[in-house]
Amino acid sequence: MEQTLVIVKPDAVARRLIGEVIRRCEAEGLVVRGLKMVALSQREAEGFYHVHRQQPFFGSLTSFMASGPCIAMVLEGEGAIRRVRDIMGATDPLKAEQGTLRRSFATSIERNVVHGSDSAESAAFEIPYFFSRVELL
Ligand code: IDP
Ligand code: MG
Repeated sequence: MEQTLVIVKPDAVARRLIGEVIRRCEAEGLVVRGLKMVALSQREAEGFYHVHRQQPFFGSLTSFMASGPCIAMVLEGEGAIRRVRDIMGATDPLKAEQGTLRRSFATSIERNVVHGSDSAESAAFEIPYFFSRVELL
């Protein structure tokens, strides 16, 4: 069974969309294996998004991610990584398909509600960034 790291970003937590994100993922058959609320420091946000450190939006993205609490979750299921990406929609909400979380709720390409691992390699870095073994049930 594949696992993926999902984050309900600070914009969505502030707008009381935690339940909506979890509901859509569970409705697609994904199972929650770990879940916590976290307040990332600027440094922790930078570490999580280190692959984007050369991008022009890195400073803005990481201060947004450190601006308020997030929900971090590990979801499991067959093809979980791809399936969560489909539920999320494209990074830019204007390009995201109808019915996706980002099309429905994102307010900009940066404030786009949700993160999901983009590959098995990313998931292998991102899951232990938030969860220890005993926190994954
Ligand atoms: P993803 O979240 O769909 O995988 P990535 O390209 O990995 O998209 O970018 C990580 C995050 O950085 C995005 O979810 C979004 O919050 C932010 N981001 C991506 N591209 C831009 C941009 O062009 N301007 C501002 N923020 C961006
Ligand atoms: Mg990404």
